[in-house]
Amino acid sequence: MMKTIKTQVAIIGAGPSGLLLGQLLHKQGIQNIIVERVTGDYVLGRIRAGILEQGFADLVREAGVSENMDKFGDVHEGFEIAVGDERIRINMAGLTGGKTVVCYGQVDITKDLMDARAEAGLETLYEVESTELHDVDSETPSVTFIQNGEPVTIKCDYIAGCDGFHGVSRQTIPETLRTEHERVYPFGWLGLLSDTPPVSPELIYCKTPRGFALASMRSETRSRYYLQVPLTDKVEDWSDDKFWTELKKRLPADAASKLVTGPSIEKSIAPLRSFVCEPMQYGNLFLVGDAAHIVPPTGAKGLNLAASDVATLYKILTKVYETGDKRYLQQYSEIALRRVWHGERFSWWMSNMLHDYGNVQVGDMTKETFTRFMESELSYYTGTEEGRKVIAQQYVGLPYEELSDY
Ligand code: FAS
Ligand code: PHB
Repeated sequence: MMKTIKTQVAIIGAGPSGLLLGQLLHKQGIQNIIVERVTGDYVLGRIRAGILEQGFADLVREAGVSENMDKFGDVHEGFEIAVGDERIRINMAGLTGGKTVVCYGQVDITKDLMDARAEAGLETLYEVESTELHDVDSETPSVTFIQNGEPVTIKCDYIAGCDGFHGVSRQTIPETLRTEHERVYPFGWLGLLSDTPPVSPELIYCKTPRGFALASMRSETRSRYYLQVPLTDKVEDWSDDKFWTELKKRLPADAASKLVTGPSIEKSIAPLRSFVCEPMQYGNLFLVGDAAHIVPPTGAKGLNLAASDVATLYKILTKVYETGDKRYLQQYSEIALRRVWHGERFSWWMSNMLHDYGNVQVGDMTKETFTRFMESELSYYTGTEEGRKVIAQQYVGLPYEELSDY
């Protein structure tokens, strides 16, 4: 017997995009249900982003879920770019009229959103299988899936595809209507999480002849480090000792002298890609976050671009249910993509400037020529106040677009 559920908005995926959208819609009295492929614990086991733009932090406050973020998150007014032992500080607050970012882990914000959803008695169906979207280009879209062996149908007005890069939503847009832009980088990031004090109170992005490294953190007692590694490396190739030894060689000398090492809590390798699917909507299906776009983490934009998609879609759906005005629905993709492409370019640009391209031919030039161009680019943008201002404005996040008045 097919179980049928009715709601206004069906959300596919209980990652940060789906949970934040669900919470914001709920605050506007818009019914929603989330279906998720894995368990909540599995979602929380993914150690990913750590930097929240000002806009994201304000959205979390608007969602009423900011108590822990405001209590435990660390406001950062600047970060550093190190070229060898030379450390250049990007004074974000000073260069953007006071804008900052919050250092607060994706796991923490996801947990806060899960707890708020449970407290509000909102439904998240975990461990669903065979999720399929139907009739998304009609006025009666639906979602079917199997839960505990039982077939279930959700009948809804709209579907938000918050199901990440490997989800089902993007594939539901007919291939003939989708344009997918992609660049795969010839290296990956080996990340390590440890209960050791951070080597510096602010993030340090390190450009060295041995490759890129990043010193980040989750708190005053928990650090997050990354090393650029070849795509052929496996995490088992990297013992903790090997990681710490290499990190010390890539940190600027005065930071390396302060490095406290310890056992890894988590260690993983992530490939780097730039990816955008256009359009980000089809009928009454709206793609959000990683379902529509991916960035290399060099600009700390992945999670933050997901948040700006959420902000746009939530405002549009609120207009629909509050005033019946559906005119903005067709603008979602165009509005979201404007900000997505700015984040894509910044992440691509930072990745090109800060990583070592080894012996990889980069487009129509040799690695040496490309490296010279990028060295000049980096020295100009870090060596001038105007250049540092460009980096600062992008890093704190460009403003979210308001719905234009007709
Ligand atoms: P997510 O992928 O987080 O969530 C999608 C959810 O949908 C998942 O829980 C998945 O299980 C579920 N799902 C998938 N298919 C489904 C189906 N058929 N049915 C039901 N549910 C389904 N960003 C940064 O800003 N900084 C970083 O340092 C950073 N590091 C990263 C490291 C790695 C290894 C990865 C993969 C990403 C990283 N990111 C980083 C980007 C990352 O944080 C994403 O931007 C963020 O998770 C996006 O959130 P969602 O759009 O919710 O997608
Ligand atoms: C992190 O802390 O995980 C982090 C911070 C900044 C980045 C990427 C990752 O650009």
